[in-house]
Amino acid sequence: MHVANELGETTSVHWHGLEVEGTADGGPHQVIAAGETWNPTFTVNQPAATLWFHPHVIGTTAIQVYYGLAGLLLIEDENSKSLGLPDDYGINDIPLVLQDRSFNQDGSFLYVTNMMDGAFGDYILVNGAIAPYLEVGQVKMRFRVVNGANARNFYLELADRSTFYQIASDGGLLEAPVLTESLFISPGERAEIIIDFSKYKEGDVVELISDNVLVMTFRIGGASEDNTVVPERLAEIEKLDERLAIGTKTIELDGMGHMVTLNGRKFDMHRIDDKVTLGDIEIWEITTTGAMMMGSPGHPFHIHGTQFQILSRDGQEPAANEQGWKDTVFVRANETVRIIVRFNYEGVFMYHCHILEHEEAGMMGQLEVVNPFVK
Ligand SMILES: [Cu+2]
Repeated sequence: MHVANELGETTSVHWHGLEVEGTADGGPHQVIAAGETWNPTFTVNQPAATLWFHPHVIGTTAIQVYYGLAGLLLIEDENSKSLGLPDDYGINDIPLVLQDRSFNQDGSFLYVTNMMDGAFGDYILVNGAIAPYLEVGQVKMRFRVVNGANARNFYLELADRSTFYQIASDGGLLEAPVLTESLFISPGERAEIIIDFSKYKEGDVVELISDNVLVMTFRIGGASEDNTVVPERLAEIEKLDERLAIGTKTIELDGMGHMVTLNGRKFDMHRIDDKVTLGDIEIWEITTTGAMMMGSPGHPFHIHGTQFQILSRDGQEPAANEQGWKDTVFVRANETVRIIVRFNYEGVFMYHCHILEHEEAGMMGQLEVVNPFVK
């Protein structure tokens, strides 16, 4: 990759969800000075998935993302291409990057960090447009939904309460499609969904909403040919075995606004919080304390350089759409989420809350994955 920084200020580009060595991750240790080019090399070796990239530089991540620095990275593989899913990019396979923004009088972005809990915009944007529409045939459409907002959760539904399928989570296809009426997605998370428009008539209008706010509109066109399918089986997912875990780590996410901590302290670039041996499997128990007054409903917790699996939420088996590969998990207030994770790449990696203002205020730690056979 050749990442040329023409911004006039320091940045970095983190490949969110990509499993690569720490030096290629694009975190705060891989800053790109103004005018410089960063040339990481890596081999993509993970299942088909919808990933994204965004800056991850100390102090300006949140504002750089807000001003537009984010993009998508789509992985395909033999399996994903052989299933018969809608996969014609821009035709029946469409990314929906969800963000929220406020605006100045002249239409430029207005970045305001609400002291309470991050930057919330007055308008929801889909791929940079406010309440856009898409003309669709009477066919199945696949949408790659990315929550690219700084702090806002989305709770997506079709206004007529029709069901749709979720087929993938952060790290790739689920084992089987999950039929649902709603999709909760927190900052950093991705989900692929399939909406079947074949039951609608030409001229119908279908609204996608979040908490009863219009996100976008689908305008139904004429009948079209549809050779795509939603197969009963999508992928084989290797279940990480709890008995192979070498230990359990506790992660405590605390506070709100600027008063956030991770395990009682704030991020320090010069402190490695955890060391892990390459190939080790660990269980992480992530908890959040209660929100004070108008506090946040929870924290989206992200680990770099790997994909994990959710073992339980407050002791309960995770919902079917949370049983695939994940790199970001929303931990609700007063909830304990247990995940199992394996570290397959060497180097220094971040783990943090993906509310960007929390990350920036120090709700982040770093772990070093060490290869015992080197030196
Ligand atoms: Cu947070």
